[in-house]
Amino acid sequence: MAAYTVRDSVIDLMRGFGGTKLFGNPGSTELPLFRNFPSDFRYVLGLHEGVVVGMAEGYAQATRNASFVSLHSAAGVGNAMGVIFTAYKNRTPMVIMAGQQARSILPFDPFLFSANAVELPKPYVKWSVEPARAADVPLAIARAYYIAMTPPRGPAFVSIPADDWDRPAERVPRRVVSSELRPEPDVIDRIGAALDASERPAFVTGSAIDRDNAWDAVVELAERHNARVWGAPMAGRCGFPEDHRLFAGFLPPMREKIVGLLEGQDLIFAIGAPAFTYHVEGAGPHIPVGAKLVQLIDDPNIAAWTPVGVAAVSSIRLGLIDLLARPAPAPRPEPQGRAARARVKPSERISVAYLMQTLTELRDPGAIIVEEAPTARTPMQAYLPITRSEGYFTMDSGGLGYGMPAAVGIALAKPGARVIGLIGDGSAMYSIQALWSVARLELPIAFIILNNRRYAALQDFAPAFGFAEGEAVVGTELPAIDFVALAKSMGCAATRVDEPGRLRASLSHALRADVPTLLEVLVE
Ligand SMILES: Cc1ncc(C[n+]2csc(CCOP(=O)(O)OP(=O)(O)O)c2C)c(N)n1
Ligand SMILES: [Mg+2]
Repeated sequence: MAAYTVRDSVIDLMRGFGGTKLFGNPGSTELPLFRNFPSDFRYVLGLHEGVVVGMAEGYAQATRNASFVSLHSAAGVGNAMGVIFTAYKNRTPMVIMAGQQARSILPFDPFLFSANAVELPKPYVKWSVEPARAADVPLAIARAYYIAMTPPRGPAFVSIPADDWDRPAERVPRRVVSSELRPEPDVIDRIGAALDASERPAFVTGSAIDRDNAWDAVVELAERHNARVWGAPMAGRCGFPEDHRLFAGFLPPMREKIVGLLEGQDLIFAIGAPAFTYHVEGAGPHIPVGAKLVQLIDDPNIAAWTPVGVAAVSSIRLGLIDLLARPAPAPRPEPQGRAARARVKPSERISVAYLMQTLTELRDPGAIIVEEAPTARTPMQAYLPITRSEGYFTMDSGGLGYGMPAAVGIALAKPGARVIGLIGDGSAMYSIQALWSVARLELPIAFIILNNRRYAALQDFAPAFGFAEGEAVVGTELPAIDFVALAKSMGCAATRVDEPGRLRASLSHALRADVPTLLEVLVE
């Protein structure tokens, strides 16, 4: 065997990149990587590839560094694909390695090989390669890392034949590759002048703000302009404190409704957000008639399809710093804040709104909320304000099966932080094996399963797709899933609550537990 191998070189690179956690699910084609596995590394096992990529994704977001993943050749990558799609949409940096059969038997279509490994994860990776020679594997890993970390960030993919790991290789030096873009000064001047001239500006805040550590800069700019601030449709991160006097609420992913809510504003400033993410068809203008749109965005693709207005493509943080460097504008009157929500009273069954209100009263202010519970989103937005940077995570993609493992990855990255996973019953079942991983990792996550025994979002959506009022929707009832039994079978503490009178005690127990805990809440 060679003195310095592909394995040695890749391990050295990973260590240099801070990637000593390897998230994976193993197969024969990856085994050679694990021989003499270094003692400072940890292999984080997920029992389904969606769980593996979900954990690695949460870990990467919370550490702000690319995570490393090892998947099994074609079948493993296929299983992971739904969450790779989410990682791509969330702009999360990851280096995904996949096994491949040994080069010498590739001509014979061997068992488990990936016929077109490079194409398989496209179009949801930024770069995909199977190096031409074994000796090129370390260089490919380094390049995948730098590409993944370049804004807009995202996953990169390297397919590695099993026999490559023991081949000779060279050490790859670590480099500094910085690609934070500062905006074009002329365009910042145009956006700044439009802001100064506006009488009633509105900010629409998106996921890229928190991803880019720009939360404080947005708050300062909003206060300086007395702008009304809206949360962008379907944002996977929170970009503005939802209890702030300037916070006006959330925009839904529907064109006419967005225009209706923004009516009366003369300037819309989309910050780190597409303008706009739509979920259903719409017609007419994209912004109120007579208003202007300006945008600060880290993704040239999004800037390209934005239908109207001026867009600056750059780092969100650097763009905001440039706007803050301009002289302060003439003072503007305080805009109308968000309408107060009526206090929820307990009803006969536990309502989601009552659950969110109770959670707000009991949670530790530093807790991190990870949510994947489609019909709970609106009551959550009403009754569970996110008030700090890195306080909320969900997906920009809409692909279910992400939230549960992402919560595990985030908790792994933030020792000591309390992570609360708010997960729908349907969503939980796409990646329920995350409970096994969290039990092994002994992380103090509280998973709250909002069990309404159905895919409520699809039932709620049916009238918009021509269903008669009350008409049954096939494939949307999920009776008889026992989440307490599922959790216990995988080593998590678990209890169930179905009476409003017992909710507070059950929640406070789950939020204080120092072991992974699942609370199944039967909601109406
Ligand atoms: C991978 C994937 N499959 C299917 C869907 C379609 N889908 C959207 S919402 C939803 C229901 C989710 O159910 P649950 O988590 O129980 O939340 P609820 O709608 O009941 O609030 C489904 C199946 C999806 N978004 N992603
Ligand atoms: Mg449900």
